[in-house]
Amino acid sequence: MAFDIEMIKTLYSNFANRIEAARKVTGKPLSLTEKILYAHLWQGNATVAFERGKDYVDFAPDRVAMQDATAQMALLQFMQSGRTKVAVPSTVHCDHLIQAETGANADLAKAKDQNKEVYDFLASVSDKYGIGFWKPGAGIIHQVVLEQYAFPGGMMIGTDSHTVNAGGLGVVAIGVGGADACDVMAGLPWELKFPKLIGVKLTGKLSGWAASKDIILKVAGILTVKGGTGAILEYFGEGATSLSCTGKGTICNMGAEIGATTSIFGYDPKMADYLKGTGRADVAEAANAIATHLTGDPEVYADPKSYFDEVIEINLSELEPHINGPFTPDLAWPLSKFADAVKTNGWPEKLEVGLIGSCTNSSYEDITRAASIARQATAAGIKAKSEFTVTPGSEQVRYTVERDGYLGSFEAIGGIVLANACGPCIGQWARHTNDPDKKNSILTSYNRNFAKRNDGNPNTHAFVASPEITTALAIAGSLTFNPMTDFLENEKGEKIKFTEPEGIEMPLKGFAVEDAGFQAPAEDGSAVQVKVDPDSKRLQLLAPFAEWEHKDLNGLKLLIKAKGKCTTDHISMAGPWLKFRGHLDNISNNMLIGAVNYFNEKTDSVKNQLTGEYGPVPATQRAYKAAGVGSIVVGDENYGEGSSREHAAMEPRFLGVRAVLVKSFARIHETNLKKQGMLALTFANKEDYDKILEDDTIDIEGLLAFSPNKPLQIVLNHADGSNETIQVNHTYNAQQIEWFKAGAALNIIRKEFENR
Ligand code: MIC
Ligand code: SF4
Repeated sequence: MAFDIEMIKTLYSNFANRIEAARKVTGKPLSLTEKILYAHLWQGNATVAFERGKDYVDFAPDRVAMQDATAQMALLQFMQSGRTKVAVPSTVHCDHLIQAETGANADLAKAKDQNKEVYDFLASVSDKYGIGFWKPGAGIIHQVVLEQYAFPGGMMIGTDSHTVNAGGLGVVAIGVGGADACDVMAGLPWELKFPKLIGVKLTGKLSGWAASKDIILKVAGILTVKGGTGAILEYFGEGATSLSCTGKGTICNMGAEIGATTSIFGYDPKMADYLKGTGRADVAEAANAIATHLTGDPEVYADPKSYFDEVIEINLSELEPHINGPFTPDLAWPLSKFADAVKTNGWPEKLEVGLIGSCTNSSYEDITRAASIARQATAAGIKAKSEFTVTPGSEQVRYTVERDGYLGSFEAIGGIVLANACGPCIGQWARHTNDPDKKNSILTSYNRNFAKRNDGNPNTHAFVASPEITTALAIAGSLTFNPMTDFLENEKGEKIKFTEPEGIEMPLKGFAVEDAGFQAPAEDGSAVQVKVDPDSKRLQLLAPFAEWEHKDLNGLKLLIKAKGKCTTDHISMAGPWLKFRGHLDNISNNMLIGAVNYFNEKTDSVKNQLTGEYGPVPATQRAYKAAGVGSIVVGDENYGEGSSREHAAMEPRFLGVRAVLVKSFARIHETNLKKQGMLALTFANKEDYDKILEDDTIDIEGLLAFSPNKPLQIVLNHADGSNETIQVNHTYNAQQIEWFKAGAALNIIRKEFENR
């Protein structure tokens, strides 16, 4: 199935040499992360040692994966590159556009109808350019990648922040914007700042209610949503090898929530089992032959402090289940403290909905463990008090767990099985409620829980936990229920206490599937037509952005000074807006509508400096654009955290914002801004954020001498006639400065092609 064992073998045959070369230049034993990175250098063997957190390095990833919501923009860009076929194996996965409403079959049928234009576009572009196409219903990108494509020692990029999930199978898998994917598909190197390395040593062994999910929930509490920025987390130790491969995937998946570039585990027998179980015994065999290269050197793990930039140690034998939230994934509560936290903070105690599954937690093991709890309830004659939904990660998992009777166990307690898709996780959820603003609580086994994410309601308190904890609490219908200590009562008045969940890592009868939902591309796609209706509301061909005008940017208006958390969901909301992901003009109408205006504490209400009136952010920016006035967006810490969606960078670019100035950026978003020809700047002095006033007109100076490591100046012209100059930093290297000058990275690729 478009799976190239020969490519893997070729890569593996070069591994030893490449790692030896890296050891020579670094003069040190190597972590697994370094081995894989050095083995994927763009021009072959290492000739210099790279400085972590500093040097930009060109890599040659083995593979690209795109999900439907981001693939549209990635492929619209690729179509402009002038190439006839993708240069590396690539796939598209239709998972984000299916809305959860009544259940799998009906929801899927409706999605196919409503999104027909987009699915047809993606299918035909894939066919034309040699890209594997996973149809709607086939599953969630990261689960499908883990089952089909991930292999130990590989390097892949994907247009989704949870691409990192594949680290569970030993891949350096990194989430990127579509423009990055476009480069790699066009046969160009992929650039990344050589990451810092955080070692996570796992000792002991999980038991009872504690699951892999709890490891990452705990790590998120330690590192916070910013703590992984610029770093790769490498897990090792006896605790690491004791975890199932899919459990490792869960941990790596949620590394996105701490801003980590990616996370990884070394190759071990659990990975070999998973490869064999998913029909890839040949990959396991090839990996076994070079197993020592597919894990860190023993010296590194014996003395991690000397090799990693930071080391965290967690004893799995002592780990408690965790519940994180609300509103941020790093607010970590050990289960024993959670009920008190709910009461003290006045969070709604009633649990309205429990949702399990998603790309984070829908493995066979997850489903069987959660089902073991559901079965206990059924045996005691208890149904779930909360609404309860299950989203399988792939058709292969769904088919297998249905065959083995597990889906039935959820239905028996009143659960609904949703389509193999993102659904409520990305706000594709027609939630059954008569009050859309109601203060309420939900608990998911997903990964993100930013305000409004799941159902658009700012008052929904979303918490994140393992599937088994989510199931237990959904049965109890209460957030304050602790399944380890508390009792439930059935209709006969009998008191019931759950016994510990039990699961099976891999199906005893093996995985099975009737139609996995894959469509291979045409051998020669030159005759395939890609149609985009010029009147379409959902797809729009891209026009190139204008180049820089070779002068400083003067007279910019402050569009918004965003206060506090400003994730990509605040900048370009998903949910109802997902349908416009292929139409830049239409989706731009959601630009920054979720960001809080510092000056009036409101969302989607900013002052139009030309009229003095307050209005929605997109309309205000369109007014500036119409008047030919540039603008600037100011933000707080970790601006752009969360998703890889480049719409959060393309919308401001398209509407005429020239710069984004913040205290700090999330990695993917910063790169996305650079790629689209924007200025991504940070305050040299974070307190200068306070100097930005609502009526400021702003000049950016120093652009004629724009060069790496050289700060720029910003002049704040206040309304009272005074002005002050502040210094701002940037991380542009020479190449990235060229992107800015050209108006976007894609303009350079296009020109190179035209000049050929
Ligand atoms: C998400 O989990 O936020 C998404 C939706 O999968 C995004 C991608 C997108 O916005 O399309 C991500 O994580 O990158
Ligand atoms: Fe889909 Fe949610 Fe996973 Fe993103 S995090 S890929 S929306 S299931």
